[in-house]
Amino acid sequence: MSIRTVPTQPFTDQKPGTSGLRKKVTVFQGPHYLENFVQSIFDSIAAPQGATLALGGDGRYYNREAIQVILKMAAANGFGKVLVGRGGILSTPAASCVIRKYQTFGGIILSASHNPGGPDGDFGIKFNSSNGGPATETVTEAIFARSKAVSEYRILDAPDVALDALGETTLGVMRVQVIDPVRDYADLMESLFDFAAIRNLLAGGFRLKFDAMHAVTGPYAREIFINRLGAPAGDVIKAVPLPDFGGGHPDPNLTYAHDLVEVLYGDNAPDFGAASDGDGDRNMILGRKFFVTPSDSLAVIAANATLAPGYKKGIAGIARSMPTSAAADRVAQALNIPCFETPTGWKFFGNLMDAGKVTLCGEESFGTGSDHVREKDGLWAVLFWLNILAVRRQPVENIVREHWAKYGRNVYSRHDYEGLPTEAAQGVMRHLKSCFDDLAGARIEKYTVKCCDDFSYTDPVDGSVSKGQGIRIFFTDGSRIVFRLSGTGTEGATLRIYLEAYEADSSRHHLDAQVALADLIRIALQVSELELRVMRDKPTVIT
Ligand code: VG1
Ligand code: CO
Repeated sequence: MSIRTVPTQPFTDQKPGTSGLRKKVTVFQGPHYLENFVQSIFDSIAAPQGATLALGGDGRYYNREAIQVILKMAAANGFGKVLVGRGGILSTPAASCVIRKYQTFGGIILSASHNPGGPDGDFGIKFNSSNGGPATETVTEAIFARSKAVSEYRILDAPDVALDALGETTLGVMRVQVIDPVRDYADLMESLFDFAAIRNLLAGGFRLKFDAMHAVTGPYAREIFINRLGAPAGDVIKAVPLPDFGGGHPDPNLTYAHDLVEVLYGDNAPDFGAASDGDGDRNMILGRKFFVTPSDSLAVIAANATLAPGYKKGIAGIARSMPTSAAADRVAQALNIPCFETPTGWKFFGNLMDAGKVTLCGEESFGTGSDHVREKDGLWAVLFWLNILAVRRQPVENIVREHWAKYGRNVYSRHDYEGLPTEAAQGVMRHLKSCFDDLAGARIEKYTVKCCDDFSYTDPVDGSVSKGQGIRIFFTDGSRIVFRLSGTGTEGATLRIYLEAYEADSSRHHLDAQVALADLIRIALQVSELELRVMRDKPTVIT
């Protein structure tokens, strides 16, 4: 077996987005595309000779091929050992768990998360550091800079490694250990939550339905809900991971998880429904005929955290991404703990968790997690809810309504316009920025604009600054509208509008969010001139 040094030309478009580099599968399949990016990672992270790497992905189309390339490149770049999930599988939170538990130098995760898969779908790759979290912006910038200059990559000439049985093999002098992708993660969950209480709940007639969306969480959910918690086998649906997610869009929201939504809103609905995304880091929580917004879910978990054994001593602080509603802030205030507001993307939470400033983190995009790992964690959130339900023995809806009654309700919705012409979408953002001066103090219908800005974040731990993280329009009554361009799409541009209003009056808490936010939605469209500029008359997805 010999190491081959392959000359290559740099690509100009290997800039990691909100969560790693995401492109069409066909782009990754192009000559040297994957190899260039992997070499750029290895060149940037300066791992010591003989370091250990964790490796796995969400099982989407091209996962297996990419794993083999990365293993051979790791062997040629001086790594001593790679821990790889059996079959090349590791959910994103499980990868984070493995990096931390075995103290590896870092890990490479192959995933395009909630984006569709298959030969015409998306693929993605990202590097996670030794804390188990997504590389910080400083590191991803370094990888991007390297990708624009890389002129050769190193790869071992060797046959493919067998990945379907547990055990250790070698690739040149590098050891490859195929690990159970589920066990370490399931053990960690069992250490945090009261499995006996949840088992009891399920044995007492409480009915659960978990939709794995034919993505990576199927085996994890089966091990946890069925094998360890005794749920009937039928409670986990779409449990078989498929390389194209069965043709679906593995995004757990009201639009793309519609099969589950129908069950929970149908006759004889179960008590609790949940779904996760392509790589297992997102979650959607449903009660019987009731949807819990991710922002509310974070707040409810925070307010009830001490009910779970792993959090019984309380939480140090909460962090939420800027577009996420301020529901969690109200809980933090009541608990007298700090609440941080970060840019979108889990990579901004890592420093806060490492410094012990926060325990819980959340994003409005169906992401919730804690410092047990350094990624958001779909099944963790589902188990947290089940633990709360096992103790409180109330319907999901009642728990949320009681929460609103106590803290008030941050009425919230996000409207996404997907697949827009990039230039037109950027035009909307430029237009909004040009309106800041006129908007400040303006009266629009019954609202008065308090101020506008383009969100900028200074990391309180390392002082790094991230600018241009979303346009915010604040109103004097505490409502706000946020506009942001997505950093995870692979086709055209996706523009997100985030709408939030605070409602203290509990006689109005029953209102549908779209009804309660109708004025703000109209104002958002009017101010942004969106419909005219991108030629759309309705959003693609409303959550
Ligand atoms: C989206 C979400 C963001 C999330 C990111 C990765 O990013 O809005 O909150 O962190 O996806 O999630 P964007 O840039 O498209 O808005 V995952 O589950 O796709 O890794
Ligand atoms: Co994901």
